[in-house]
Amino acid sequence: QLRRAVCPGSFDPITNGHLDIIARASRLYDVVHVAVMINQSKKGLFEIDERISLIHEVTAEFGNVQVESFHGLLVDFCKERDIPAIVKGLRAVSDFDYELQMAQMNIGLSGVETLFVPTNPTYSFLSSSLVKEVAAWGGDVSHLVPEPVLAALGDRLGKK
Ligand code: COD
Repeated sequence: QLRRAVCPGSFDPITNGHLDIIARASRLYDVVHVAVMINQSKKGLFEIDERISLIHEVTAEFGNVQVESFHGLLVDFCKERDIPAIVKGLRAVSDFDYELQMAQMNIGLSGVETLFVPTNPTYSFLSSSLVKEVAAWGGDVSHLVPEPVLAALGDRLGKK
């Protein structure tokens, strides 16, 4: 049986921080599912389909990553696909409180385990929202996101 894990998030857009966690998970598991959360109440900069195709493009080289959207509970996504583990990156102590709450909720709901991977220190300050803010004001984010994301940000923010 294939060993599966999920890396969930909003990925609006995917950053080098996300990519580092997905790459590391892809070395530990046979199949890594990247689950893009659909949040009806929060419209992002990129449509769900755009986020998925960017993730697809930048994770293709790993060879064992599947990208899908989901809405509802993450544990239901896991149950439907026989995924026993959630892999999350931990950036700093500030992430810990909320991540611990979710991990404990998720194991209580369904027995799905959460594993935390320490963020590469190069990316410990990095988030999708900061990338969008800096890029919107013309700051250089080329060292923080993969090339296709940089191009997409340029297109999207240039058009506005
Ligand atoms: N370095 C390393 N890892 C990072 C970095 C970075 N710089 N930035 C983000 N990450 C990792 C973290 O593990 C983070 O959790 C994940 O990537 C996703 O980050 P975002 O910002 O794209 O996504 P979030 O935080 O909006 O995603 C939240 C979830 C979708 C995971 C969560 O809300 C969820 O599971 N929702 C589904 C509904 C549900 O089940 N709710 C009950 C939870 S108990």
